[in-house]
Amino acid sequence: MKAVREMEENLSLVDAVVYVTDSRAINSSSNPVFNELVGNKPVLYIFNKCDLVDRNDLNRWINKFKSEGKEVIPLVGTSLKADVVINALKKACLNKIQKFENKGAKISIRAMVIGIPNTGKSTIINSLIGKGKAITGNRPGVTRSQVWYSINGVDLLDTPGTLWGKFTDQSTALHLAYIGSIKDDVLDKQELSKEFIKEAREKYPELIKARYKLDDIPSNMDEALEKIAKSRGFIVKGGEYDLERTASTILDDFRSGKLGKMMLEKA
Ligand SMILES: Nc1nc2c(ncn2[C@@H]2O[C@H](COP(=O)(O)OP(=O)(O)OP(=O)(O)O)[C@@H](O)[C@H]2O)c(=O)[nH]1
Ligand SMILES: [Mg+2]
Repeated sequence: MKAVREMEENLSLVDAVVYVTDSRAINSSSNPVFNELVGNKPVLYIFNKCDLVDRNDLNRWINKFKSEGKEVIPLVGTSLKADVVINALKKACLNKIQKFENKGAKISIRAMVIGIPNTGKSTIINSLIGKGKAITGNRPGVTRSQVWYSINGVDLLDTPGTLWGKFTDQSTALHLAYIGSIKDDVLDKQELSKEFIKEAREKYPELIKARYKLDDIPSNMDEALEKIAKSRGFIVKGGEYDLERTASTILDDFRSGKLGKMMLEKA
């Protein structure tokens, strides 16, 4: 895969890696290929979109990573304090910085920002540099090629989000689809939204009921989808339910956080 090959080539140029995951699905948004590629470089893990999950749930993940000796920062990529990330990177590369300072030289450290599509890599870089230079968007595959950005003694390399070839289980694939890391045009939205409601019915029934004004969520997913369509008034000519629109709405509501704070994978 081209993106992975490019990443491999540039890894030799960088001092550290910023590994951006989605707080709603930390397991599924951790690409096993990255773990191998990264090797011995210092890694700064970012739990991004932390505004979309409950803080107590996230704290368990933070503690888990910390207990494994990993450096981790929870972030809201759209609004963040740049120095938190920059200082953490400088700390991770302190040895190198000091080595050069001892010789009277000042260096920029270099870090590569990696992650699966749509986790917020370019958004974080924009917040760090303080202007909207990198193109962002709530769909996968927005960044097409690697680009360097400089901020306060740190050079950051934005990379296109990459997914590995095969998913180990279906729930990983589904979670990646829900969080918008898999292109929607290869997915059956109605099927996907039914799978989503099935999972959310178990984990966050109150949020679903509140958003769609339901007394209960039918255990039959076809019925559940129709009930939501009815409640939202999504009806097409002839009185049929507009299930495609209903499905899109449900997925958009989850992706944008309108459904409330939902963590799909708990630590
Ligand atoms: N709610 C929320 N949305 C975020 C956050 N960070 C980024 N986003 C949104 O997530 C979407 C994806 O952001 P990008 O920065 O384009 O993601 P990317 O990782 O660069 O994606 P690719 O370039 O496709 O790999 C955008 O709509 C951002 O506004 C966050 O912390 N919270
Ligand atoms: Mg991007």
